Formats: sequence, structure tokens, C-alpha cells
Amino acid sequence: MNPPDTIVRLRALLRDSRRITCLTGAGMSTESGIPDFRSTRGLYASGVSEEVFAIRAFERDPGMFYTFARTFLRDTLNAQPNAGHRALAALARLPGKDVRVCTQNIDTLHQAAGSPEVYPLHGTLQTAHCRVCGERTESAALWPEIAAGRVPRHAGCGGVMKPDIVFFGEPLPPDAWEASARAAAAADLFLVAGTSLAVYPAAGLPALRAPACRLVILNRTATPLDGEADLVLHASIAETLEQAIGGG
Ligand code: CNA
Repeated sequence: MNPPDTIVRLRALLRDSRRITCLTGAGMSTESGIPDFRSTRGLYASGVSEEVFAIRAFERDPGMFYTFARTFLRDTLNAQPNAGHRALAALARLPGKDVRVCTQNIDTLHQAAGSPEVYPLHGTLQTAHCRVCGERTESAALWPEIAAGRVPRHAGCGGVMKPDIVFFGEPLPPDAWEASARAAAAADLFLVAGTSLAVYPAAGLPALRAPACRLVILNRTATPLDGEADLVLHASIAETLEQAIGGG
């Protein structure tokens, strides 16, 4: 729960800002039923190893990723935007607002909610490509193989299919990174929502903001940037953004 004055302050900051850049993380989508990494009920606490998301491990044993993906892919492909995603999309529709969403999420829920400018820093789980011939397909088409406990392979060349997400050890997509860096530098309000700020380079984006840019942190647990923020809200993203913006 937010003390009422923090919602008033958040509303005022949003009202007085024109260029609003957001950095969102997995906490944005926990209220859509997708677990995050580092919460007490997140994937790491439930025994999923960081190795599952390491490109070296995927190259060695893609089966390890696909065993995990049987539930994660199903949950993610079935998830719907929550009030937080809808509020950010509504904010972008307000006259005079230029809202950019730099997201570490791979679930495309910001896009589904209607946010017009979304930069997916870690790619998307919606599509996959063949590691040998490069052909791309919808991940949903791979679901029967994954659900049956097999590693999905390209029907023609037999290459292993890899989701279009950025694994640990892979570079970020340059277009999403460059657009995010530009948006961070141009912002007059930088909103961090639902990220522990533990994964670089995405976690370095707030540091690219201009000196006069205000910083708001909206995250259930403390982050390394709380001390330099103009406003910190340790609360539910969906509830807070719905209260502050509406749109839900
Ligand atoms: P993280 O390290 O798990 O941090 C999430 C943060 O969100 C934590 O600090 C939580 O306290 C906070 N949080 C969780 N739920 C809420 C909520 N409802 N309201 C407010 N705060 C909340 O995740 P990061 O995004 O920082 O780590 C980056 C990784 C996670 C990226 O590589 C992502 O691709 C990856 N990831 C993405 C998804 C997704 O797309 N939905 C899911 C799981 C992991």
C-alpha cells in the first residue's frame, strides 16, 4: 500500500513531465502471472538456475532450457497485460506526453497493452529462429514438441530452434539499446518499474539521464538507485500506476 501523499507526488511528477522514459523489468508482469527472477516467489527461489538462461549452457544442452520452458513459455504465451501495462499505455495517449518504454521483459505485454514506443532490450519469447539456417517461426508453433519434452528442431534442416531472447552472454539488440540510450538521455522523468537493477547493461540506463531529469523508483523491494531517486514507492506496480494514471 502506498501512503496517499506518494500517489499525489507521483501524479504531480507525471503531470509536470513531457518526456517520460521507463525502464521496466520482470516485476511489471508478476501481476499477469509470470514469475520474476529475484522475488521470494521468483524463478531463482523456486530452484531454476541462472545457467538455464546462459548461452553457453543452451549451446551445450538446449534440453535444459526447454524443460524449464514447458511451464514458463506456456505461462508467458497465455499472459495478458495487467493494470500497470495498461496505465503506461494510457499515459502515452495523454496529450503532450512522449513516453518510451525500455523493457527487459520478453513477454511483449507492453506492446499488447498498446504502448506505442517499446524497446525490447532482451528480445521476445514470441518468436524463435533456427540456429543453423536462421529461419524464424512463431514460438507457439513449437509448443507441441516442447510440451512433449523434446527440443524443437527446424523441420527442414534439423537445426535446434532458439527463442529470440537475449541469453546471458549474448549482446543486446543494437537498435533497442540505442533507442533506449537516446530515450534515457532525452527524458525529463525516468521511471524504473519492477526491476532489481541487477542485470547490465540495462541497469545502467538510468545513469544516462540528464542531471535535471527526475528519477522515480517503483519496485516492491529496495534497489541500488533508491538513494538517488526523487520518489521511491515500494508497492505493487499495477495498483500504483492504476491509482496514479488510471487507464485500466
Ligand atoms: P528481477 O531481478 O526478478 O527483479 C524483479 C523486481 O521486481 C524485484 O526487485 C521485485 O521486488 C519487483 N517486483 C516483483 N513483482 C512486483 C510487483 N508486482 N510490483 C512491484 N515490484 C515488483 O527481474 P529483472 O527484470 O530486474 O531482471 C532482468 C531479467 C529478468 C531480464 O533478463 C528479463 O528478461 C528476465 N525475466 C523476464 C520476465 C518477463 O518477461 N516477464 C520474467 C522473468 C524474468
